[in-house]
Amino acid sequence: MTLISNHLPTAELQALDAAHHLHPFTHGNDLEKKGVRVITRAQGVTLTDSDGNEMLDAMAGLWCVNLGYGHHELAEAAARQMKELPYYNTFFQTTHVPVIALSEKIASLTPYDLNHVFYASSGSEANDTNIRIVRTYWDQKGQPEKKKIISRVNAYHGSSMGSASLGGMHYMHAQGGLPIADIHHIGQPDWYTEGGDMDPDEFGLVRARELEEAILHHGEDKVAAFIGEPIQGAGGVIIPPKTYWPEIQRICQKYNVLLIADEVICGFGRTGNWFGSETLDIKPHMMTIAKGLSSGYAPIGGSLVNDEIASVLNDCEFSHGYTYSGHPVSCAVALENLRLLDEGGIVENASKNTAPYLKEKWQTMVDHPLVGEAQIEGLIGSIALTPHKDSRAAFASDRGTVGLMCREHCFANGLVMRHVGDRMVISPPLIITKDEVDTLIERARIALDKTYAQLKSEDMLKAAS
Ligand code: PXG
Repeated sequence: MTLISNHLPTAELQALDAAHHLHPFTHGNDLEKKGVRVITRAQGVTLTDSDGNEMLDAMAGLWCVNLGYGHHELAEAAARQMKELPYYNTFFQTTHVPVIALSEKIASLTPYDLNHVFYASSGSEANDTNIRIVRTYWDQKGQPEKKKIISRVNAYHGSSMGSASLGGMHYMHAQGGLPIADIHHIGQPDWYTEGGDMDPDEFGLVRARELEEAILHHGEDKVAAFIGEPIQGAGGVIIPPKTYWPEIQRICQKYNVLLIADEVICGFGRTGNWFGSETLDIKPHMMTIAKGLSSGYAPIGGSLVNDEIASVLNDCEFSHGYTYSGHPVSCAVALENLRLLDEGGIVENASKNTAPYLKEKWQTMVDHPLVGEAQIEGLIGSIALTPHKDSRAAFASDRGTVGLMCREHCFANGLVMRHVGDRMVISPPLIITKDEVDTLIERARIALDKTYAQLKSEDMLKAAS
């Protein structure tokens, strides 16, 4: 059989999936035993699986479906573009209308003078591009030795060799001999887990000053750039203390280090502004974009650079590019997505109406006996699960055991909420309504109650020593 229909019975789909499909970030044998969940349809914020179960998708897919599901305007934009010009490249002195229109639209939305886009098909590719851009930039400026990039422990910047090296996930580095050369990591601004007795503002400064120490250690003439997510997403939605980013900014400026804001999750309305850099008061020289750029309807990512970097790059032939850099169909879809987010008032409404409502409800979660803190900015938030609220203690069980348990209770109760270790995270579509926010909170509370009851009955409410 070559055509796989959604209408095959679930068990058959699961067997075929297990036989032929290798999943990202998944233990294949465990999944085969359990049986993969098959998603067949989606509309608004609701997913439907192959057995007809409905779930509220509080993760917007993988932090990307900002527009929500079921916008036929994007399907029509793709179909129109496929009929007119399904593919042409942007190499060798050619271009096409969708890539021109999208670049202008992005430049109109970005803050400061971030006016130039180099396209990729994903955030990972865009971050690989960033490594090459910053090294080429300093090379062009007569400083070829200035090529080290500083990132952070528990950062996520993608899965390719370069972007996983920028990331600070040790278990990813362990598979494949990463990081690649000249990438270094400093501590993350996670006050809840690592701040000890310091107050958050003091801790924010301490962690930011690790960047200064790293620059002094390696030498100003060797450090090309610093990269960070305004709010760490895959690391657990870590919202840094308010002292952190201004200090990072000061240090980058002082030592002539390019500042790259990885906006793959924070961009396109997620934090209440168009970009996380605006919410967190960062003035980056470069940004990585993907995900919300097309709301996940088509694969596209990009590296945004400011006027000065663009003019330096334009002084040479930058030997870099992908077959699908500026793919016309992805550009047409992204353009329609941005039109709806912008002219349709979706970002504005999420920021003015939904985000304050969600924040108020989300913060009530700290009343729950399992919740040590509840953080939220715009429509991205997290709660930390703990056996002991006052000390912010971790559980005695392996990290992630309780988070996974809670996630399973969410699924069983019609809610997709992801866990990162023992933190639960949300990032719902921006079109979520206040009624749907109520449903999200109600279901999350039920999942927390069930997790609490299970921990009690299995005698797992114990803190790590
Ligand atoms: N930067 C950031 C900040 C990301 O969150 C990437 C780059 C890479 O983008 P691509 O398009 O190559 O995946 C990401 C991706 C998770 C999860 O489980 C997070 C991401 C991807 C897959 C899973 O939280 N973020």
